[in-house]
Amino acid sequence: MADRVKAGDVRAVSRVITLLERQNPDGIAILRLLDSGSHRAAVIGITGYPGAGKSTVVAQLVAAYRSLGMKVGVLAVDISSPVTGGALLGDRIRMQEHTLDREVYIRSMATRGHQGGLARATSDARLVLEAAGYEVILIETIGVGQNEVDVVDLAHTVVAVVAPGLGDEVQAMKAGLLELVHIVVVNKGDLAGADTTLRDLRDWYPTVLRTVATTGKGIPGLVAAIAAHQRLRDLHGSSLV
Ligand SMILES: Nc1nc2c(ncn2[C@@H]2O[C@H](COP(=O)(O)OP(=O)(O)OP(=O)(O)O)[C@@H](O)[C@H]2O)c(=O)[nH]1
Ligand SMILES: [Mg+2]
Repeated sequence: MADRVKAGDVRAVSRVITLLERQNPDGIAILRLLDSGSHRAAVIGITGYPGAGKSTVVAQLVAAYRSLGMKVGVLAVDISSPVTGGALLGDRIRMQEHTLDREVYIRSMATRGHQGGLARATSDARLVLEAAGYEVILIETIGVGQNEVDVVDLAHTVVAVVAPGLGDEVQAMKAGLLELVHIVVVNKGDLAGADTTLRDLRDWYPTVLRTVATTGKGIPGLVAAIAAHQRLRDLHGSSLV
């Protein structure tokens, strides 16, 4: 199984992630065989409030990285809250255009309320994807900060997606998330209020970008900002891995 994963066999990748989600001992043994000598992937966390457009942004990033010829993995973490009960289906639909692309792997991971389990399974899945040769791994997760910190810790670059008209959420971001977030995206840049939200956040964050994920507007700028952050991180020899 480990060899199949290393060869990029998608069915083996899925199987091993399922074993790891169940904390199956075989899965853990396979993971150990994968651990050494694996490739390095850029791990990008896409976080933000429900409905801000995370999945739409992720689908655009998948397209952007594919056009650069990169193999892309997506881990969409679903916290199974009643509010976002439709998230899984929504993610699938939004990312459907990529499901026929063999160089794109998309996986929804349900947490069923176990925050610690979420962190472990997501972290394991990331290692599996890395070993399978995925060059970019996008992790979509709901919420910014607090109990999402574990997932945020996994990513080299954390992108927070906000939408205009969510005043309270913007205030919450300013309150305690500066250290966690590297890039802020004001998505739904086509909606009224986007300018105000942008101005407001630019006083607090160095990198605040406007996107319209439904059309792809602003996505090249986001790709460039992520690349710039990853280069900076490499220069500073971050201890993250
Ligand atoms: N007007 C506008 N609508 C957008 C934009 N981006 C996304 N949407 C819409 O916003 C809705 C939510 O988008 P999603 O990408 O599912 O948002 P999400 O943050 O992944 O949502 P959850 O995973 O459920 O938290 C969808 O109906 C999208 O079509 C945008 O730039 N402008
Ligand atoms: Mg989503």
